Amino acid sequence: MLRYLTAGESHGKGLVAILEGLPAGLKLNLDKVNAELKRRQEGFGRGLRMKIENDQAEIISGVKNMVTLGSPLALLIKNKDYSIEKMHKVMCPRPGHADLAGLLKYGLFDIREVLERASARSTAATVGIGAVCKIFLSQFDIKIFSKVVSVAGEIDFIAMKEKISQAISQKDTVGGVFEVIVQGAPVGLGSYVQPDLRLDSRLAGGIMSIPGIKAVEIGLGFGYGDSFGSQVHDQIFYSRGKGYFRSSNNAGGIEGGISNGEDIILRACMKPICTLMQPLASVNISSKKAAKANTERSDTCVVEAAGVVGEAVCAFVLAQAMLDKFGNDCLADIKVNYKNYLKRIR
Ligand code: EPS
Repeated sequence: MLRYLTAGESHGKGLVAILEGLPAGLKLNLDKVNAELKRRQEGFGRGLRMKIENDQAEIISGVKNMVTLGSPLALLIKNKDYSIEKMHKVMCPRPGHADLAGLLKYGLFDIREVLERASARSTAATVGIGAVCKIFLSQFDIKIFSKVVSVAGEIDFIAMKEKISQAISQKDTVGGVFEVIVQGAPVGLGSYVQPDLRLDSRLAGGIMSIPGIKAVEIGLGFGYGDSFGSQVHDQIFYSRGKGYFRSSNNAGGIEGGISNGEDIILRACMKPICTLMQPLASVNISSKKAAKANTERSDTCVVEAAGVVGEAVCAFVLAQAMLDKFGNDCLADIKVNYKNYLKRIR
């Protein structure tokens, strides 16, 4: 089964990701991986760290001449800002981040030791993994995109930028909503037979694993709660040319935990970044006296970047579901299985 782990602190030597379960015979393209890493660093409102780092991945195992071997693939992304041992102690937790809960959980005495791993820096490794999974999915014409739906409640691009500029001038932050769209996924990925095999639960779990995400919905999502069934369930039709098709896609491409052949559509809400340059009330964990929360270099808005990370986690889940269904070992065998499956269901 396809699985991955990441490691690395925000200001440590670098980030490492291991992707196990990729089939042998997949030709990788490092330029495509690095292009995804660059996308993650972009977006109006990104912080100064993005001017320091130029994230590039090295693939240090699992390939020969950039073709996968079926063995674990390891990625390394070095940090230019490797300064963990020199950074100041953090004693006042930021409301909204892992600071206080992490300190108490791990019995630490310096919040720096929490935030280093809790930082959204870890998503660079996630995007590296997702980029490799996208290359695998492209073998089956499955493509994944994202777009910013809203920022601080604004849906117009100019209004979004104005809200971000307002946050910058007010030393505040903003969040928003992004949408991930998967095109080309076949019917039949995931299953209703067990909760953890449902494609929707795996995708939702992946999206919720991104730092800062506070809500996720599939298709019409919360809109289902306002409607009659007759208004929202996607009616089914059939023609010799198209096979089965639907007149709408409120289900967001998933029914009963299984992909139904329509575009898979998810939306997620990224909360405003927790590090505020006008800090909120907090407590000094040593003196227990009232204090202002820690401030340090950070972002104002990361909704666009979060969408790129959303694409990556969806790419991993879809690659995992494709391998579950069509085999894991050898790309050539998987392609034969996929072709036979499409012929049967057509
Ligand atoms: C980030 C790297 C971090 C933060 C930010 C995102 O780098 P640094 O702490 O050195 O500035 O800028 O992390 C957060 C906003 C957060 O809340 O964790 C990155 O690489 O995306």
